[in-house]
Amino acid sequence: MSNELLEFDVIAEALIEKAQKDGAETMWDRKAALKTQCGFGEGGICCRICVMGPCRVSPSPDKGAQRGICGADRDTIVARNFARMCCGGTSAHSDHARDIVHAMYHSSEDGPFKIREEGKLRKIAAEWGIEEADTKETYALAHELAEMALMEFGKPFGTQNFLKRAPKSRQEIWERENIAPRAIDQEVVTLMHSTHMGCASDPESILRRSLRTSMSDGWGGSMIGTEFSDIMYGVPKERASESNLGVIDPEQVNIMLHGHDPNLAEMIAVASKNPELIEMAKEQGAKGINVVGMCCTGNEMTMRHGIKIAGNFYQQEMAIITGAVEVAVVDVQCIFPALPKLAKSYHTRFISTSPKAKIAGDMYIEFNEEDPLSCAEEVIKTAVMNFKNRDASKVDVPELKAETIVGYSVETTIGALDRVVNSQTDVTGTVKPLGDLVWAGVLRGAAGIVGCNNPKVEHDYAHITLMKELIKNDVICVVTGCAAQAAAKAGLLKLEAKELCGRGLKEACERANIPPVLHMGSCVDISRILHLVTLVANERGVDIAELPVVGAAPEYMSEKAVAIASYVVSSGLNTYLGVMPYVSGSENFMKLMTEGVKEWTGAAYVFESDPIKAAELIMADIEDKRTKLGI
Ligand code: CUV
Ligand code: SF4
Repeated sequence: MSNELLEFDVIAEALIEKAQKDGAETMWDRKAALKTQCGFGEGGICCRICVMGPCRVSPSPDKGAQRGICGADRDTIVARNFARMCCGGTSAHSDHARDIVHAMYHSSEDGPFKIREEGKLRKIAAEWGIEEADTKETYALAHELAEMALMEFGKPFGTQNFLKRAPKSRQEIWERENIAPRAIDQEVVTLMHSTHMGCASDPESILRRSLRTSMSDGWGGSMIGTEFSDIMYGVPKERASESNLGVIDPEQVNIMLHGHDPNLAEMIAVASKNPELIEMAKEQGAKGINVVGMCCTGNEMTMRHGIKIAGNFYQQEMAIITGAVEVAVVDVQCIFPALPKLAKSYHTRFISTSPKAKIAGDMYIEFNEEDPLSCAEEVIKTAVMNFKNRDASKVDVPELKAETIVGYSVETTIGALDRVVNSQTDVTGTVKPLGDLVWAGVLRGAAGIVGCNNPKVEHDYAHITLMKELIKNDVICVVTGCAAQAAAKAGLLKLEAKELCGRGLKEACERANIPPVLHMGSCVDISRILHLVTLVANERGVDIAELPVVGAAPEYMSEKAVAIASYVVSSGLNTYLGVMPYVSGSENFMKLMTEGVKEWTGAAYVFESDPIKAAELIMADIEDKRTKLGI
C-alpha cells in the first residue's frame, strides 16, 4: 500500500478515535452493531414484494425452500430485486435532472437562474431539432428547450433524444434488442409494474427491461442533468483546487455542501461572496467564509468554481467530527440520516433543504426555485452566527490536503488533447488526436472509474490501486463521483502523477499538460464519459463496443451505481464491479449478467473484488479489443 493511503488511514483512525472520545457515533459503530449482515439479503434471495412474504429462498437448488409462496424461484426473486435497484438509481439521477431543467425553465436575464453558456444552449437546441436555434432570443430558446426536456420524462411516443448521438451501429443494437429507452418516467413505472407481484418471472426479460430503464438514466436523465447544468452554470474548464479534510479552515466559517444538485450549491456559492455576509463573519471573529464540498455536490462545485473538496462519501461524518464545521447543508442523495445526530455532538448545525429529502433531527430550510437566494442566505447566516458556538477543545482538523486539477468536461478534454498535436490552448479542436493516441498505441486505452465508497472495501484502496495499475500500463483514466475524489486525495489529479505512468501516457500527459487521471465531474457526469467515447467511436467509424475502453466501479454502494453499470454495459463497455450486487443467490441470473448480456449488447458485467486482478482483467480486455481492431 502506498504512503498516501497509509496517511489516509491515519486520518480516519485518528478521527474515529476522536469521535469515540467526543461520544459521537459513526458508521463503524453502526456496522459493528449490525453484526453479520443477512446472507439472504446479500444473495438477493429475500423477496418482500408482496405481503404474503417475506419469502427467503435457499441459495442452493439441493436443499431448503426453492420457491416463495407465490412460486417465484431464486432467479425471479434476484432479477426483480436487481430491477428495482435500477429503478431507484434511474429515478435519483433523472429526478435530479428534472430539477435542473425546471430551474432552466425559470431562468431569466435578471433572475437568480441565468444562461451562462449560450453557445451550448444553441447547440443542443439545434441537436434536438428546434427551429431557428441560432437566432431565437436566448431566454425564449432556453424556455422552449426546457419544456422539450421536461417532455423527455413523460412523452407518450418515441425514444430519448440523446440516443441519436451514438454510432449508428449502437442505435441499431438498441433497437434490435428493444433496449432503446422511451420516456424516463415510463421506463421506471413500467419496470416497477413488471416486477410487481404476479407479473414478469422470466429473469432474462427482467434483465433486458432493467437495461432499458437504466438506459433512460444514462442517455436520458444523466445526460440531461449534465448538459443542462452546463448551459446554466458553465462548461467546466481546467482549474486548480485542493482536496481532503485539510481544506476545512479553522479560522473561517466553514460550510460543508453535501448532496448532488448544483442548483442549491450554486446559490450558496453566490451568497457566500456577498460582502455583507463576509463582513458579518468578520464581526463574529472569523477570517471569512469557506465553502467546501462533499460527494457529488462537491464535484459539481469544484468542476465549475474550483471550490475545495472536503472529501468523499466515507468522510461525510469525519468532516463534522473535525469540530470546525459550522453548517452541513444538504440537498439530495448519499446523505447519512445519521448526520443531524452526529452534528449534535458538536456545535454543527445540519440543514436539509429539499422536500424530497427532508432529514429529521435538526433544521430544514426549503430551497424554493422561485426565490433560491433567500434559502442560501439563510444558510450562510446560520453558519456565521454559529461560529461563536464552536468548542475549541473539540476542534481538530487534520492537516492533510492534496493539490488537484479538475474540470475535464468533454469540451475541455478535447481541447487539452488537441494540444498534443498542435499546441493550441483554446477549447476547440476535435476528438481526432485522442483517437490517434489510442490507435498509435501511445495510450493502450481508457477506463472510466466511478462510484462511491463502501465499508465492505478498504476506503479508497480499490479506487487508487486500480487507477495506479492502469496508468502504469498506459491506460488513461477518466473519473467521476467519489472515485474522482479518492484520486484527488491520492495526488493522481496532479501533473506530477505522470511519473506513475507508463512511457506513452507519460509523454501524452507532458505534451498535453494534463494529469493521467481526469476529473470529469459528478455521477450524472458519467454521461460526459459516454459522450466522449461516442465521439471517438464516431470519428473512427467503429462501434463503442469495439473501442479499448472499459467502465469500473470498484467501491460502489448506491442504486444509482447499479443503474450506471447497467447503462454502461448497454452502451457496449464491459463494466468491472468491485462489490457484488445482490445477485449471487441466482447462478442463472449471474450468468445472464456476465455472459448472456454480451450477446445482446456486446458487453457484460464483470465481478472482481481484488483491484489488482481487476486491472489484469482490464488490460487483457483492452489488448483483446486492440487486436480485434488490428491496432
Ligand atoms: Ni453521486 S452515488 S457516494 S456522491 S459516487 Fe459518491 Fe456521487 Fe456514490 Fe454518492
Ligand atoms: Fe413471497 Fe412471491 Fe410475495 Fe415475493 S411476491 S413476497 S416470493 S409471495
